Amino acid sequence: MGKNDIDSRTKRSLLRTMVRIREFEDSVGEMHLRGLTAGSMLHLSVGEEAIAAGIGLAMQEGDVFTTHHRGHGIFIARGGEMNRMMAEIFGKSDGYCRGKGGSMHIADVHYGHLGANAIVGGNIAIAMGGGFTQNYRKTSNVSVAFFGDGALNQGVLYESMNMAALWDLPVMFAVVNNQYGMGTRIDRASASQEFVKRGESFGLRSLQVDGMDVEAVYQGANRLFEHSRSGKGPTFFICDAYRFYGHGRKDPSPYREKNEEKKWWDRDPIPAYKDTLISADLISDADYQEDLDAAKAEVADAVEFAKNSQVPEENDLYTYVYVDPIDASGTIG
Ligand SMILES: Cc1ncc(C[n+]2csc(CCOP(=O)(O)OP(=O)(O)O)c2C)c(N)n1
Ligand SMILES: [Mg+2]
Repeated sequence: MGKNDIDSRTKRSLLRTMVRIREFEDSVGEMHLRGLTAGSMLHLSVGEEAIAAGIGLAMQEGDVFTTHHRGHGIFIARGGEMNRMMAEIFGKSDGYCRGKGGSMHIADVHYGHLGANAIVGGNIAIAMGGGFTQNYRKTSNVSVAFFGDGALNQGVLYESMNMAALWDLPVMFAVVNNQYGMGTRIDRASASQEFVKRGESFGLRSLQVDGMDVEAVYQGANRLFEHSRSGKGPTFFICDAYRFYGHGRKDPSPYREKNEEKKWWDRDPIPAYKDTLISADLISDADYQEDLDAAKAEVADAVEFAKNSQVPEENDLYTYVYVDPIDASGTIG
């Protein structure tokens, strides 16, 4: 097996991770339509599973990351527990942030998740702090900022790229390019779509791949991580995909052509990859069914868990909002 070949266990994990994300997202979308989730918006990553699984599985223990507002799938790929995610999205006290963050602010430092962020581009500078820490502590870990094409024209991205390159920080700028920022198609928002050139102009190792092809994403991420882990600095990774639902679950996307949507649905990363693995005899139909059933059961448990969890108590309103400066450092900050 060559250095860049993917072993069959990893291939099945890539498929299983995509299936788990899809099941979670379909279910949480349904719960949203039934009025069971907190907040008026819910952003689903259906169609973007290959990016979450491909980069997520190429990451290692000790790596950290931040996400944009469409980050459920990314966290699932990094070990996020569905029970606590679902409870958080329901606004319940057993959620990751005790129900105070909701879908767009899930965080758990134990899994390296430094936080989802609802400000477009806002999570990028936070991931820079993660990269600075890895560098300062001389680890071989990386920090990944996951963000959408909407952040590609935000100043914070280029300030961050410049500093990351200047200081050789092990940061990956990972673009989940789903072609739209709310109702605006990428060619109506970006003066140029030669994004690789933008990264290269700062000296970042830059790569663009088909984000519907999970193996292309996984291999690309591995190559770029190798670059950063060996001390060669930051990378820029553009993965092209599509947002199968609207901006929010209830947005019917009147600004998109139906045949454009169909063209992308026809490239759904999950059935295509399943067929590839079955035809290559790497998994059987029964293996796939087993993984699908397990994912459905995991999601059903998460929904029950979230339904049974309590809403936060009123007297908890101000707890866990600020870090206590004395507890955090041992000295008064
Ligand atoms: C700084 C800022 N400007 C505008 C918004 C409103 N807004 C929320 S999501 C979004 C579109 C983001 O598009 P993209 O980054 O491509 O992510 P996607 O929703 O496609 O995953 C906008 C404009 C915001 N949250 N933050
Ligand atoms: Mg987008």
